[in-house]
Amino acid sequence: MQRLSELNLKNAEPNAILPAYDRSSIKPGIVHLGIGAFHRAHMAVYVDGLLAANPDTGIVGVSLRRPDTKDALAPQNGLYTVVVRDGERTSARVIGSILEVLDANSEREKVLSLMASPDIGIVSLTVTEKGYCHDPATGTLDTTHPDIVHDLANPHDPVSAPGLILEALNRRRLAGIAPFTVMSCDNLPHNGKVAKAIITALAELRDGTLAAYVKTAGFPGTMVDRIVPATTDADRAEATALVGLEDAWPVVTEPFTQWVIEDDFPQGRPLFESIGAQMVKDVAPFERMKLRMLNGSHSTIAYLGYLAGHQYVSDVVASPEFNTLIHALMTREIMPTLDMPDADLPLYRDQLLKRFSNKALKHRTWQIAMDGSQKLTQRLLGTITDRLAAGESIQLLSLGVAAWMRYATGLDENGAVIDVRDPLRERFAAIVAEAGTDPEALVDRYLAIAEIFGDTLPRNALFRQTLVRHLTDLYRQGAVKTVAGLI
Ligand code: CS2
Repeated sequence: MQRLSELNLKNAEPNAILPAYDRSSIKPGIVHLGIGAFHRAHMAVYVDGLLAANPDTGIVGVSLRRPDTKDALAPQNGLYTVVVRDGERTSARVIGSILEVLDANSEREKVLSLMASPDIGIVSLTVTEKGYCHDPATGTLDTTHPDIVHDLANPHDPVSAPGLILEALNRRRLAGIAPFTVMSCDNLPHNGKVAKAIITALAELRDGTLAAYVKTAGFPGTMVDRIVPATTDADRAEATALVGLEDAWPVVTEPFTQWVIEDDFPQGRPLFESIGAQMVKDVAPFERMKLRMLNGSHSTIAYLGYLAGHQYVSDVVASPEFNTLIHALMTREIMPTLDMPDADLPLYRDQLLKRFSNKALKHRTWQIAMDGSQKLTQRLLGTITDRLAAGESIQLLSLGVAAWMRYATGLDENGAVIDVRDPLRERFAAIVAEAGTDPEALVDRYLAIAEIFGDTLPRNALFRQTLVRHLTDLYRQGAVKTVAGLI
C-alpha cells in the first residue's frame, strides 16, 4: 500500500475526508511545542478548519523529547489521519495543518529562529503538566529543576519549553519585533497565568529588561477537552484501511471536542470562533469545571479501576458500583464547588459518563494514572480544600487520593508490579521502603510531599483520617469492595 503523502492523496479512499484547501499556499503562523497525540486530535484539527480562510496560520510542530513524531510524519509531509469513534461508527479525516515537525534536540537553532520570525504570531504548547518545570502545588517556577538549571547556565541553548520560549522572545526583543502570544493548551489550572509566571520568573533571573518585554506578550488561558488514547498498532491498521494510504502515526479520538480561549491576543489572532472555539473573557470557571469534573473523575477511575484489574476506562464505568461512585462523586462532592450559573452541570455530568463509556476508545487506566504527582492538585486536592473550608464531606474525593497512594506503591492487589510513571517515582519508592504497607505510615509520608499537597492540607486531621481509613480498606478488602461499601 502507498504511504500517506501529499502526492498520494489523490489515491485516497473516496470516503476519507481530505484537506479542503491548497496546501502549497499555507504558510507557518503558529509554532506548537509538544506535538503529541492530544494536539494532533485537538488544536491542529481546529486550525485545519481555518486554513482555507487564513492560509498564514499553518502549524510547525516541535518535539521536545523524542523525534518519533517527526520520523513518522516527515515522509507524510506532515499529513496524518484523525480517526473518530463514537462507539458505533468510525470516520477518518486527513489533517493537513501541520506543515512540518522539528526536533528541538537536533534542530534547536532552526526552532528558535522560526519562533523569532515575525511570521509567527502564536506559540502554543501541550507539553503536559511536568513540561512547565514548576511546583504543581504553588504554580511557581522550580529553579532546581535540572532543565531550568541547564537553561539558566545556557540561556541561548535551552532545553525546556519555558527556556525555548524565553530565548525566542529575547531574540524578538533584540530584533525590535513584537512578542508572539503564548497559548498554553495544557490541563493546568490558570494555564495562561502559570505560563506567564514561569516564563517571567525565568526572564527575571536573566535580565529585568527582558522580563518587562515578556510581560507585554499575551498569555491567554485555555480550556481544552478531547479524549485521545495513545495510538496502538490496531489503530494504525484501521486508519490505513479507512484512508487507503499507510499512515505511520494516526490519532484516535471521540466525537466530542471543546476549546475555550481567553481573548488575550495583543497582536491579533485568527478567527478561532469561526471553527467552533469559544472566545471568553475569563476561562477560569470553564477550566475548573473541566479539571474537577472530567479529570478528577478520570484520575479516580484510573487508580481505582487499575487496582480493580480494569484495563480500560469504559470497563470501569460499565461496572455498576464504579458507575454509581463516579456519578455520586460528581453530584455530591464536585458540582457543589462549581460556580457556573450558565452551565447545566447535571447534563455535563451525564455527558461525561457517556463519553467515559465509549467502548471503541480503549482508553487505558494506566495511561491516565501516569504523572499523578503533577495531576492530583488541580484534579482532586483543590476540590477537597474547598469542601473542607465549607465544612462538607470529602468521603468520595479522598478515595481517589487514597487509591493513588496505593497505586504509587508500585504493587497491585495481586502483588504484581505496577509500571508507575511519574517524575517523583523514586520518592514513592523511598516511602514504600520505609512504610511498607502500613496505611498510617504511608499516608503521613505521602502527605509530606509538599510539591503535591502544599503545607496546609496535610495538617487537616479530617483529610488525614479519611485517607487512612480508605487506604486501610483498600489494603484489607481491595478496590471493588471498598467502592461497594461507600455507595
Ligand atoms: C486524562 C486527560 O490522561 C489523562 O490524565 O485525564 O488527558 C483527558 O483525557 C483529557 O484531559 C480530556 O480532555
